[in-house]
Amino acid sequence: MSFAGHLLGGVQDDEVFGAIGDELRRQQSQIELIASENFVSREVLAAIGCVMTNKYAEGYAGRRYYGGCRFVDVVETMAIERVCRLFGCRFANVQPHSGAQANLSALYALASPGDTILGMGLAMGGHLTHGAAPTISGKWFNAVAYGVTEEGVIDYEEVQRLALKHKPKVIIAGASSYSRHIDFKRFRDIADASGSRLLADVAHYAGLIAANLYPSPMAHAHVVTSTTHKTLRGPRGGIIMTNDEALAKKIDSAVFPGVQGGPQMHSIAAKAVAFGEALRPEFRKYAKNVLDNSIAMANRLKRHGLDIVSGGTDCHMAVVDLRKLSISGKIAETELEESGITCNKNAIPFDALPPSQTSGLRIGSAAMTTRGLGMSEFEKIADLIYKTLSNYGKSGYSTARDEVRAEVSKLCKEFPLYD
Ligand code: DSN
Repeated sequence: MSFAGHLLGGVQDDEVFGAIGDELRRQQSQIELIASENFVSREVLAAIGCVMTNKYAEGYAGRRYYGGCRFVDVVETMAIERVCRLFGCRFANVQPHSGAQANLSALYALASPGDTILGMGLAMGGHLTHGAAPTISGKWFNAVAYGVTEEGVIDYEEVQRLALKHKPKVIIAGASSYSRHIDFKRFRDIADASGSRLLADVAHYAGLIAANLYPSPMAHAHVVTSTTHKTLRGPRGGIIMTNDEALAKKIDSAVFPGVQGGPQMHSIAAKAVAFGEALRPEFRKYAKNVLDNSIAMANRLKRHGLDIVSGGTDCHMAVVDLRKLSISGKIAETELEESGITCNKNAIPFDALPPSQTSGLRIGSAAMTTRGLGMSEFEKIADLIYKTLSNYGKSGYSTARDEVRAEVSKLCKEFPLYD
C-alpha cells in the first residue's frame, strides 16, 4: 500500500499517490542539503492536510466575508499570537501564500509603481523578489542593486552611496544565498539617512533568529517578511511582521484584497503548529545544532582545500566556490544527486558563468539536522561531497561514486525520516 494509502486506508488515485510515495522514499533515502528546505513534523503535516482546506475566509478574524469562520478564526488568531511571541513583534499577517507574496504585499504597502527600491542583486546572493528584472519587483519599480565586496560580505559603503544617490522608497535587507550576519542596524541608519523604509526579508534565517542565534531585524526594520518553511521548519508559506500599527493596517490591506483572495486556512493552521513548536526549548537546541553542523561542514570542505564564499558561514548555509575543481555548479548538482546528495547550483559573486551553469554550490544543514545528524556526520557529508566532485572525470569515478552511495544509504538508515 502507498504512503497515502496508509494514511487514508486506501486511495483511488494511485498515479498521484504513487508519485507522493516515491517522493517520500526519495526524501528518506537522500541527503538533503538544499538550504531552503526542511522536514516538517507529523503534526504540521497533519494540519496542512486538514479539513480547513475546505473553508473560504476572505478577510481577517472577526471580520470575514463568509459565515462559518468561527474555528478558522481560532487558528489564525493563534498563529498571529504565536508568531508575535516568537519574534517579539506587535503585529503579524500570516496569510501570504509564500515568501514572494509576502514581499510583493510588503512592497505594495510601502511603495507605488515607479518608485525606486534598493535590494541586493540576484547575482550577488539576493532574491528574485528584491528587484530582479523578470519579476514584478523589477518591472513595477525602478530597482537599484547593491552587492558584496571581493571578500563576499555585503558592501555597506555601496549600499550607503546608492541610497543617498537614489533616495529609494524602500531598502531591502535580506538574501537567498548569503551566509554572514546581516547588520540590520547599519541598514536602518542608512535608510534613515536616505529617507527610506527598511524591509528585512529573513526567510532563510528565521529559525535561527527565533532561537537568538542570528541577529534579529525586529528593532530596526519597518517591516519584516519571511517564509515559514526553511530554518523555521513550518509548512510552505509566508508571513509579514511589523511594530508599526499604521503600517500593519496597510500590510493587511495589501495582502487582502491587494494581492491575494481567500487565505489558505489549512496552511495557516499548519503555520500555527510550527510556530508553537518553535516556541519550545527543544527548537533552540535544534537551531544551535543547525548552526554547529553548518559550520562543521563548511570547515571540513575548507580543510579539503575548497573555498567557501566569504570564507565561512554564520548561519545554516554556505556557498562553495567550485573553481578550484574546474567543475560547474550544474555538473556538481547533477553528479551529487546521482550520489544521493541533493543541493543546488548557485552563482558566486562576480561569477564568470551564466546562472544556468554557475561556479558555486549552495549547501545547508537545516533538513538533515532535523533527522538528527550531528557535527561528525556533517563532516562525513563534506567528505562525500569532496570525494564525488574531486573524482569527477577521473578513471576511478564510478567506484568512488558507488562508495559514496553506500555511505549515503548507511547514514539515511541510521537517521530515519517519517518511518
Ligand atoms: N528559492 C528559495 C531559495 O531556495 O532560497 C528562496 O525563495
